[in-house]
Amino acid sequence: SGKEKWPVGDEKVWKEGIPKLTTEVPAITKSVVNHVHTSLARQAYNLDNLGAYQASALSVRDNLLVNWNETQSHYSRKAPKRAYYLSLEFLMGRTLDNALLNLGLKDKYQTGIDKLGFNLEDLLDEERDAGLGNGGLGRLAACYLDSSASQELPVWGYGLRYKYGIFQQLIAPDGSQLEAPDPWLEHDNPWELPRTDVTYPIRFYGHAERLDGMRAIWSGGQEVIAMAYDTMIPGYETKTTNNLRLWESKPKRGFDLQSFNAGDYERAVEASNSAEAITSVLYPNDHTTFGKELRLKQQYFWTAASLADIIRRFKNTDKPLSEFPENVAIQLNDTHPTLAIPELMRILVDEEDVPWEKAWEITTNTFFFTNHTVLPEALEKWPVPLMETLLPRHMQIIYDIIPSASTAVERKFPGDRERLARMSIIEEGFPKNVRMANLACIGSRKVNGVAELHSELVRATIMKDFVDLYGVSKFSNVTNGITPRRWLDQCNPGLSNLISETLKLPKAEFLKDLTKLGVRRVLLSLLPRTMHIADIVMENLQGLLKYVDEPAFQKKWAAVKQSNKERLAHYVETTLGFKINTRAMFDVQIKRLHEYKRQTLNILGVIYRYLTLKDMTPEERKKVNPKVVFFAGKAAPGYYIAKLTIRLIVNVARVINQDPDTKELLSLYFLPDYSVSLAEILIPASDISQHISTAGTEASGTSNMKFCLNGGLLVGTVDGANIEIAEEVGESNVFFFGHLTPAVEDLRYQHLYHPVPIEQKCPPLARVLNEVSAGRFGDGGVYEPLLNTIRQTDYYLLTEDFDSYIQALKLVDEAYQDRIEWIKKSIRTTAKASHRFTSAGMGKFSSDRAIQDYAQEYWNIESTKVE
Ligand code: B1H
Repeated sequence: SGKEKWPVGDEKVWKEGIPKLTTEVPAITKSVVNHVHTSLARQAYNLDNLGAYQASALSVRDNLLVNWNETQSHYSRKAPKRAYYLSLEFLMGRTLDNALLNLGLKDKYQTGIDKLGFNLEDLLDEERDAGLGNGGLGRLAACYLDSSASQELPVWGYGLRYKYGIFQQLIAPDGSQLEAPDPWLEHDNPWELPRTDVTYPIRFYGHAERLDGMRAIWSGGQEVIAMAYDTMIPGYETKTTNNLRLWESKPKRGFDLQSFNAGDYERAVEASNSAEAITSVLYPNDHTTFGKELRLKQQYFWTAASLADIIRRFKNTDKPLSEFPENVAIQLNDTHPTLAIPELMRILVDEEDVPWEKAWEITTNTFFFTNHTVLPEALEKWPVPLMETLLPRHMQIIYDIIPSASTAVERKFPGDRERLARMSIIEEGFPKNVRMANLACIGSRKVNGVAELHSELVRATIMKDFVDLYGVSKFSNVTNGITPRRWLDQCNPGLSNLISETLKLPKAEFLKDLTKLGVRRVLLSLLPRTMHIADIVMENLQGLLKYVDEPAFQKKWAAVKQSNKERLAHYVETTLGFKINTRAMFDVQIKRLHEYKRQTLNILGVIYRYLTLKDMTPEERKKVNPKVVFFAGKAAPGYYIAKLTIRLIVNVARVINQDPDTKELLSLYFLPDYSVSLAEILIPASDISQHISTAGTEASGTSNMKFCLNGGLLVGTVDGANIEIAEEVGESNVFFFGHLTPAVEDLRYQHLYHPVPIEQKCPPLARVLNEVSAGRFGDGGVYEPLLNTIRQTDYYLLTEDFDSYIQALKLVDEAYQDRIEWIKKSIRTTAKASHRFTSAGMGKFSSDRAIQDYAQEYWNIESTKVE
């Protein structure tokens, strides 16, 4: 575009100074030592693992920056259409290992660091997780950034740089959860680039004065500064290195000078503190809205800064604003960034003088909205009085959007006032509320859910009226995905090496295209549909399935799983001091604690198993397969029932693990402080994992995909992505149980209006609850509120699913008895065992596929190669 200018001076001198990649061992060690001396001001004799990690990270960062700079100037020059992923959460985990693998420099750095007298694996462990997210929604955003860069797509992420990420979880002596802050920035963060030159003023409060027509002037109130921090997002085996831009809030001027001069120091720092508070902490409640003013401030601060930045970048292309949607696509990750819609309207109408109708056309062609849950308590609403105070101009704009939206409804459904009330952006009541999902839907080009069933539920429930109005084509599905780089190669190098050796396929081939683990989809799609010869062709195709029956391969496969189990056991022993039987079946449930995810069903099932073992004779017990059950996950600090579930798990563990009758056959661990890094140890070690939400409640789930990719089988309900996973890997590799979604509503109605006592409905469960009440696992009274949720309304239908759950676990036990058959199931799960030979197997669940869907069907952006 000719926008790139050289400063006065000698262009050649400049070009000669531009750094290049450091890829050979001597240059790598030199760069690490250089950072020890200059960046850290330390030397060999006083360098510990942390220092060595920091110097190595800075050296890797230099490499990332070479690619990052080239990528960004490539984008400026080519000015392709770009997409922006707006997410309040990016659950990145650690960076160093991922950066080394994506750069293809892990071996070289390993050798170099070895020469310097350190061990790379130890250094990797020094890094703190970037825990800027609660769970699946935030981790999905992180996987999508990895896939965008790996596929050379011009995509940036925008989020907040929280000073404190997701809280650290501790377990108190009585077994309950304690929360401590997560000071992840305590030591310098080598992965971020502070951009003191990229700042925007952000206004709050004040008043909006209408001008002629639709315009207004918003003035007064408070201003704070948004400052950018950039994080490099390297693609796998490509130069493309994208950007994640996180905003920090700062006071406009150090502090209030007037008060300072008047000697009122406290008042002077108050304003500065309140500005800094905006990005101080990640809200730890997933799936509930609390209506806190500071959270709304976070949302506006972040969307306003991001939009200002996006528009400034767009203006650099010298294109007219009318072409904005042809150059920019913005994905709204849930309703959290919905204020971007009225904010873009405000900028266009008030600041850029674009007529209202035109501005609305631009806006509704720019945004795309992803819904992640249909749980009613998660649907965001903001009180109108709060909005009017904090964002007076945006509230006006929302009121101005309503008439044309209502007219459309009125025209299609004349006189249907109830429909109109349901669809309105404003919910009537005291106070009135702004319904963010309605605003996000009305202001976006497309709306999507995150798995087939969930998208169907979105269309049938929360968005039903909008489907009637706009037609169904606005509402579609993009099934979630995971990045195979982190969730296969990085967390399970043993397995990715084995696959590579066996298939005689360089890792890069399948890490860039996961469908290669299974059947080559491309080849098959060339064949006529009706073919029986497809079977013959399959024979000749590469893929792991070919090796399923080879004993030598089975042995290697089992050995990889075994060593991953030992790695986990080692972690538990060194952190918690427990010794674990690694010959036992490892059964894992790791996710946020929530009633709908039913960790309670799992722990009650464990108690049932314990009681059953106790009832057996020693002879009978000899036939039982030993099992170790792992739980991990955080509960929102204010979620009483979820916290009580943790307490129950911990205290059941204390009793069971010490019972000499059973401890060899059943043990149970709650691993504190679940994180991305802990998931990377747990997932490859799992034989079976649990995904047991009440049907229709888990939008997708993404750990289910991670377990399968690593050869772990699932026990699960017919919910979320479990369904699509079973379609790909074959139903014989997923242990399904429980009622189906259409039954759930009726069952709840029955519970409410025709309750049957639990003793009658489900005697085994009644027995379990009574044992807990009676104090078998410590003070029974403590758990009454939790047990009563089941005895009374049982909203999540544990009494309905308990029997079939126990039955499914029995099938798991039986299947595990035949170890060879189990290993084959494991191989097939990774490879895909579908009889549907046109399917892509686990390749479907690569975030590369998901991002391609977004790029093609939503954003209309293309890959662009950085030369
Ligand atoms: C998911 C959330 C979520 N759905 C509100 N909704 C939050 C809602 O802080 N908040 O206000 C935070 C998170 N998270 C999860 O998204 C779904 O439960 C999973 O099923 C899904 O796999 C994941 C990614 O789509």
